[in-house]
Amino acid sequence: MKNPIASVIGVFMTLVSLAQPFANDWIDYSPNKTYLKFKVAQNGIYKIEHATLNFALQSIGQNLASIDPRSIQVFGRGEEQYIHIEGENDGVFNTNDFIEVYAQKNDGWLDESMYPSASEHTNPFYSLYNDTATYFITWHTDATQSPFRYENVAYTTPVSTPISYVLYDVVKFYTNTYQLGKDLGSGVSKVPYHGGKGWMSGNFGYNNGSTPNLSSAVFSTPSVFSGAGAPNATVEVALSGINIGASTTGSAHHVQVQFTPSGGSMSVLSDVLYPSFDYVRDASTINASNMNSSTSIKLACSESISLLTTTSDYSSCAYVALTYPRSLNFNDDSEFKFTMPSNFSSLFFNASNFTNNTTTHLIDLGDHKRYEVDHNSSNGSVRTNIQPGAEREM
Ligand SMILES: [Ca+2]
Repeated sequence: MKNPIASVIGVFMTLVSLAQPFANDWIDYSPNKTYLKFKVAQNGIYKIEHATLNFALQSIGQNLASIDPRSIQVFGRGEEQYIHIEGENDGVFNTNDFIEVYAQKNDGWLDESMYPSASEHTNPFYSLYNDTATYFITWHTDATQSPFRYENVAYTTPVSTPISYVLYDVVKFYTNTYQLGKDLGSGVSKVPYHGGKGWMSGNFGYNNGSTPNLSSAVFSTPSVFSGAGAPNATVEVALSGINIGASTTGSAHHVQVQFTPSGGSMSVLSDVLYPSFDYVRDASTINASNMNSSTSIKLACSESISLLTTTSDYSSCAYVALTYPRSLNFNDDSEFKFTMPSNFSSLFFNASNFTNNTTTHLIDLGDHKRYEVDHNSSNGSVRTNIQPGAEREM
């Protein structure tokens, strides 16, 4: 997701009947309890304005004027979500008031419980079933006030040096082939979900016809920060062996993780050797000073790399994830999501190239704060002091 916000995404709401037999213990089945729902297929900050909410409530015979906005709740992923409601303090949802909520599409979060552990969850970036998530709006009918509100932090004149970078994630995940996972012999695959069962790339490897290597994951990586204190970029790849390979135990497969910056030469980040039918996540690093505006990561298992020269060595990939230090240049996106490192002692946040919004806030998703900022839309700067904390998403 992105950070300083302001984007408005259309929200459709309908009445939902909650008589379904789901074991959703967050639902209050009281007869006077009503839920509205809206669907989300893209991560982002959603703004629900008075007119939208009023219309949806009127269509089910409810009256927004009789609801104290401080009692409003938004649920998603089975939990009440932190939200901001503009102008709620007067107890009236006025025409200029609105709900602001960060909502996520459906990725693999719910599937994870079916796998033995998070680290054996084949593809956490992709749902096995549906990539659309449903969020619900309701309210305490006894006017109890919800505590799930972002803490508003007023703008204060920056007092120290701006932070030099944030951490930025880019991911390529694969959904070409539903891989069956571990082979128990005679072509029978292990039934319960496990690492290697789920959506991944097609097979690649030695003796696999024209696909000895997986097509490179090419990431746009603007504004790499490689100055003093820059951490290495990290690369994580998830691989599964698709056949026996060179051995039924130990090193059966060999996949090489190769890095090429645009216009530069290839270097090997990692040699991944792993057992038959195994699922592995391999982590490697890139010195940020070797990166530029485009980063290519290739998974290779050509004849010279494979452990085999006579039989087949097939692998499949679930994802390639890259995290790199990025200067605070927003590239004029309307939203910008990043990870705030924990190791900054200065609190001055200053960003550039953020010119296309009139109202901007910095949302701390981890510590549930909503910062007012000084946003100069002519030069694109966004400034505020931020409060220190652990590494977290903003
Ligand atoms: Ca109000």
